[in-house]
Amino acid sequence: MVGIAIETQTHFMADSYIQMSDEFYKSLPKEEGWSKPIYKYKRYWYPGNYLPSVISFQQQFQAEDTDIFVVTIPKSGTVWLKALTYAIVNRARYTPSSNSHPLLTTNAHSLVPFMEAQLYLHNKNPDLSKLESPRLFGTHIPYSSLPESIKDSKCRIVYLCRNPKDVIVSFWYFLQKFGAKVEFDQAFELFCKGALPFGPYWEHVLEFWKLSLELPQKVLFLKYEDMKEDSNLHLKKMAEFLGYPFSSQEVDEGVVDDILKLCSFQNMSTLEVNKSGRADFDGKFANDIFFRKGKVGDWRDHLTQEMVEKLEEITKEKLDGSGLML
Ligand code: PAP
Repeated sequence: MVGIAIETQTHFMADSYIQMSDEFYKSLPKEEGWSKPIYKYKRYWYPGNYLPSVISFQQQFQAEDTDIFVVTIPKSGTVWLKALTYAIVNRARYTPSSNSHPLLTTNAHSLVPFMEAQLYLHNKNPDLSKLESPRLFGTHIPYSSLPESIKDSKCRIVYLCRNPKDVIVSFWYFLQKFGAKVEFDQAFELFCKGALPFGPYWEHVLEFWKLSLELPQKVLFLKYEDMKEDSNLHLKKMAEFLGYPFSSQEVDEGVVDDILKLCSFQNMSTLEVNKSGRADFDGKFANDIFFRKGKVGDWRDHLTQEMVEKLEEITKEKLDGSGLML
């Protein structure tokens, strides 16, 4: 039976950590090819070392009504969305145009930490009670696998999705930085099969899309491409949704533009902290791996016509009837 067990052969030895047996991993479908093996657990794929933290998070986390979750499938613009959310929510405390704003010296992943890759990675029940309200968290975990308290509480979720053609290109480059040997063709095939960390891509996106229609006060569904095209409009939408709308005075004073400038790729990617700093994941995530081009449509230089057709066909089929266009 699949379960969590403390056995002699374990993947994690720290006492504070949930330990999972080899049997558990062996019971799950496994896919190699990315930098680490991924395992399918309850319909979604996870890097093996994140599975214990995903499960601890599911079991232990207690949401508060004021919590804000930034959710994406990897490489959809997570670090950008985290920066924007942090800047919006904290603007009374930290003026976006100030040259001492925390985002100028700290990577957004440290200000809005991931549940599975940071908070629960080395501690099965981190003490989050002392965090200031509203607590800002990030996750790549699909809605169906989030803790019940997130679903039951009034906490809010901002979801950012990105065109799958750009996601796979961004993902592949990201993995190259880890020295992954995967060829682009192979990565593309895994993506199409749905076997990417936190994938399948389409199921992930659709869960949040549907929820945003059913519960618009709970989930705000945004697209990277729309954010790029009309950043001003979407930032205002975000602020409104999060309960921190911009006053007309703030708009007149240029606060919206100040936040966009602060969080722009141009600014973020050239900050010293993002060029030479390291995010507090497990020590090996240099911050610069989160900044590559920050463009829409880079897939045009990477996907063959055949790949484009295949991905568009799958996307069309998967999203059929949902009203979502990607
Ligand atoms: P994660 O999900 O692993 O945290 P994520 O932040 O989603 O990663 O991915 C980084 C992507 O967002 C990169 O895309 P690219 O490979 O196509 O270039 C990165 O360049 C882009 N990105 C980072 N910061 C910004 C930003 N401020 N504005 C727009 N795009 C950004």
